[in-house]
Amino acid sequence: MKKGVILLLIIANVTFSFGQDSIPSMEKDTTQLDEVILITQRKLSNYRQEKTLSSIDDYLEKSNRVTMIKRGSYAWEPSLNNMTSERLNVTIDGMYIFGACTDKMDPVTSYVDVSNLKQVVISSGQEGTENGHCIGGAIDLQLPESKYFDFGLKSNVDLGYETNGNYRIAGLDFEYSANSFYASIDAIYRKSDNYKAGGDEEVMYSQFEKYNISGQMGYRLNPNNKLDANIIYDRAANVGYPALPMDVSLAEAFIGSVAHNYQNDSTFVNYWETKLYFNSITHIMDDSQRPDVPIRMDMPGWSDTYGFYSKLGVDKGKHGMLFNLNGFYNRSLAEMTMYPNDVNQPSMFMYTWPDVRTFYTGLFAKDNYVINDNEEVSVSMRLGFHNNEVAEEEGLESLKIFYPEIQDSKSRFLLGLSSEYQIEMKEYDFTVGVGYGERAPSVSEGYGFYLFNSFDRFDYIGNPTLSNEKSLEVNLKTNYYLKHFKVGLESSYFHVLDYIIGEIDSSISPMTIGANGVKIYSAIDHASIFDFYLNTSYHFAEKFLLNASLGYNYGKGSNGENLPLIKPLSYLAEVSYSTENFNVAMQCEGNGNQSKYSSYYGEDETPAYGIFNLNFGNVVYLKSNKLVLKYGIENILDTNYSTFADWNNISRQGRNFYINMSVVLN
Ligand SMILES: [Cu+2]
Repeated sequence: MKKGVILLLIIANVTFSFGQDSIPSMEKDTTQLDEVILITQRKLSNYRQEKTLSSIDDYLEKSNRVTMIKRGSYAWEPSLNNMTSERLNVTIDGMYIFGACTDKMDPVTSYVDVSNLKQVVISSGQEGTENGHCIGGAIDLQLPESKYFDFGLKSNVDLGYETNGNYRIAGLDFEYSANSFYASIDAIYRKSDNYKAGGDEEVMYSQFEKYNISGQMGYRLNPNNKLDANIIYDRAANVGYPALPMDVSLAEAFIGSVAHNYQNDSTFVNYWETKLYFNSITHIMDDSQRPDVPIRMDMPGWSDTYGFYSKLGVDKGKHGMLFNLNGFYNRSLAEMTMYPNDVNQPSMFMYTWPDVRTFYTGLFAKDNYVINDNEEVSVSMRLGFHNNEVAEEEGLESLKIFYPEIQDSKSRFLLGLSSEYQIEMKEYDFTVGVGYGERAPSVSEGYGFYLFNSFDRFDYIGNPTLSNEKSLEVNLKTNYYLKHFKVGLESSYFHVLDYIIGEIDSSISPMTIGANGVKIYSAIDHASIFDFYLNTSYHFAEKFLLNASLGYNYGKGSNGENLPLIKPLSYLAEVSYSTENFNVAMQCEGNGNQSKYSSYYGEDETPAYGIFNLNFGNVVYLKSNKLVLKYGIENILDTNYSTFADWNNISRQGRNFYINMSVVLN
């Protein structure tokens, strides 16, 4: 392990102790701007993590740069640096996986649960190209590694209850560890009724039910070679989306992988991991629960992905190198059938994603050079080949109405470059980075056919002739430490060329009844996105900690219009008291008025809000067993509010009492 390589933990200013059931990551940390969110299930977490059994979505929302876009109480869509899924690279332990919904009801993050993961690594901008191309950054949801500690059988029981929505959580898992064999199996179940917004206002169609089962098996051939197999089955049913005109009757994922891992500190190659994987998603959208709709619709979607990666680490003198060769093949298909209320009218069928096959393969290389004990510099590059093919003839013919010239296949090359410099001293640290990146249009942007967007109420048509979107970025991050006081700044600026966004085409009529018109995905010359965060913390009277952060974001297109979904001024303040077996924290968080909203892209102005939360945690030991208890109140004042990230201004949860309990049985 190189020295000077640090993980900038979100809890950077809090000493973190690894529990006995976890081990420090054995993989090399190769990036420095990453933010690592540890999934602290069954541990007493300190900073901004009020519930041990919260969803992945809740965990992600603790990051400064991440905002969750909400269409209901389930399956929130992550946005990083004010950019959403098509500009991000969201992977599960380096594996590609794509949602099967044309309306973004099923982000990748909705197909895993806290019980599946060890940690989430959030990389900003071109720092996130290890697994693929992106503009805004990457979110990698990392699975735990097999443990060869010979501890025998261990089990855990998790139970949770929340008053708002009558939300129930139950989980159970077993782990078995021998010297050269490891196996684990876990299951978690969540069910919630409609939640209530502030003022006891029931939010209709906000219920959900989901369960997730996962299994892992590891075998150690010898001290240097290990084999691993991992499967996750996730199934959500009866999921309401109050902000959308439709709900989901089924969202199902099967995720599987096998991997070989080689590790040896005394050879030229220190680390070599190769993984083969497969995942399959089924998404069934329907409006059968809604009392009156202008027309009944069925909209199923499927997404299957096959892929591999082979990752190699080399340490040579002051150089630390990482190579990652990867590839995937994805098949995305979505249909829409409309049943007119007049039974004499024929039903109408079309392909909203015309069986689009995406093939990608690329190579990532990074060199990290240690200048001296305090300074490091790194360069990285990703070069890839990307191809889209439309396999459904009928879908291709439909697109040819708008683009007569197109072929069924389109190939492109993609490039990502980044470099950064880091200095770490006793009283301060400073990192500056620059990057250039490209991305291909998403399946919806390239090939979507009459996709209704309930936000601006336009039907969207994809554009197979779009060029790559390109981004130039600079970012910096610095922290100053003064005794018990810390102040940090982080900021990035993205100059995005050929920025892809829907533009109105008044010559085409919409398909959806009541839509405002049709938008075609096109590119504006450029867009600027800027974010800035100020983080401070102050440790006083030994066990007290005060945290505060302030964020500012900005986004504008070359057409002079504000970009949509740009976060307004935001703040968070927290005071906490912690001892080894108890903690309590009071939080205040809010946003300023959304003055720079984008009426051009269908937004309205969201007023300022602020809410208060209070949470407690206890750890109790009974012989060799451990009980972790978290409980508290969210939105204490029962404020009725929505944020800029709430689709169609859907109100968030009002007051909520919760309790999470985990028992670790040894
Ligand atoms: Cu959907």
